[in-house]
Amino acid sequence: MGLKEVLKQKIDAHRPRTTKLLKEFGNVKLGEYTIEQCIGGGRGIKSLVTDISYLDPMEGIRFRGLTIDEVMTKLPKPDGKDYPYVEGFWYFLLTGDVPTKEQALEVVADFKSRAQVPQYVFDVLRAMPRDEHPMTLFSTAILVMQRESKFCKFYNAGFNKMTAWDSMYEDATDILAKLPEIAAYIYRMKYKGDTPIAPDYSLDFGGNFAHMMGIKPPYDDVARMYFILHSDHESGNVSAHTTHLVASALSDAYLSLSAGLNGLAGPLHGLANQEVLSWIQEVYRKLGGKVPTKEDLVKFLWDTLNSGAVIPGYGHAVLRKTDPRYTSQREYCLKYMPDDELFKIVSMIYEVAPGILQEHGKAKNPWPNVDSQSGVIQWYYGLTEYDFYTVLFGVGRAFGVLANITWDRALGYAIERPKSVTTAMLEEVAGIK
Ligand code: CMX
Repeated sequence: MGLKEVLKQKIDAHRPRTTKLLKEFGNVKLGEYTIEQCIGGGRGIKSLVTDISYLDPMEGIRFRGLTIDEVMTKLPKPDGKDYPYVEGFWYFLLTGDVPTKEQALEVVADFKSRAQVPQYVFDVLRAMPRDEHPMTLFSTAILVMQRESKFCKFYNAGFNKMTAWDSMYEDATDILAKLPEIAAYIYRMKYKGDTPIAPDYSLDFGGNFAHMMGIKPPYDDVARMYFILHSDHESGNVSAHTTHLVASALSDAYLSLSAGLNGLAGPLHGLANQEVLSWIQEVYRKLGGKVPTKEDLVKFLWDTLNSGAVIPGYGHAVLRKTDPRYTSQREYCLKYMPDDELFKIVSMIYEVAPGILQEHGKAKNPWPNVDSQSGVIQWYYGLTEYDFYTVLFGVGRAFGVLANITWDRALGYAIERPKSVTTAMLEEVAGIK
């Protein structure tokens, strides 16, 4: 028997042991935590510290103590715009202080001075197959810039724990300043006949990004809103945790962020926004190219669940209510695009999906998360290539995770190394003979 066949037999024999442990002994304690927590991805285990954001299961996210609405209201905005400078938000995430407009503009100027993307990044992107997923292109672009790392040079010159945050901050800011051009370049190269648009450094982060994407205002405000909303969701989600974990080995910000983005590219995490859109398109197509009736939609949702798939954009590991990031984007839609057909379908799904998920009885949270609304806004503004959506999530997420690892370095957090046990040890704790 070949290796793969032997492995298959071992897996088939092992699976019932794990299922039994979870189903019958999930509540048995292993030290302070349960077998279910140990096997089930560490849910609820408090073992990470961050002051950048906090996620309350019922209220949702607060950035540095402020709700989404408070952030959008209090932070300085470009003249005539509805959403704050992303650069000012970076100031806020790092310090916890709401910047004045002057302070935000200092960061805008600082970003501009760091924005030039090295030519070799474009060369590498161009050498990659054009059908590569945009997240793979995006993560690679960041990884390939690792030779620029100031932290790495600092480390090689003689590491000092007390001052290590300085070069981490420099790397973080260098990377962020380049993200709009890298992301927009990937978009225009891959989807728009290889027609990149040169940056306009008179514009802020959101404005320049919209310009390089080739999408007119108010898309600049959509970009600002989107990047802020997706920035941080405390430390335990896959992208934040991965970035933190890799950085904990004293890896620099390029290595760490690239790894975190690879986690974001998973369908249960950031890729869900692309899946929501392709799924809604399927609803649209299968139900006759029009807004479906409620009955049709209910049937489609049940068909999705009965096929073993998840309803993308619904459920959450921590949240137990509608995600305020969903609500914030819904309010945008109600204000600017209330008659959009896809938005109408999203709204209808919101009416029926929570009840169906409750009846289905599996998901602990039947409410929508950030991803169930975001693609529809992008689509409305002409960004219909939905496999690009996770890149947008990634640009935003970079702000949160890079603020976190700058602080990780400042506080000298330890290398991560949780302890493992074997299945046999769990069975012993559970009293299984
Ligand atoms: N549709 C159908 N089933 C769902 C579901 C959904 N939207 N959400 C959870 N479930 C199922 C799980 O698959 C799991 O089933 P099994 O016991 O058969 O494995 C069960 O309900 C229990 O899961 P849970 O404890 O409620 O959820 P988890 O913490 O394990 O997972 C999440 C959370 C987000 C991965 C899950 O809800 C999901 O897959 N949602 C759809 C994908 C999605 O929207 N992801 C984006 C998350 C937002 C982000 O990126 O931050």
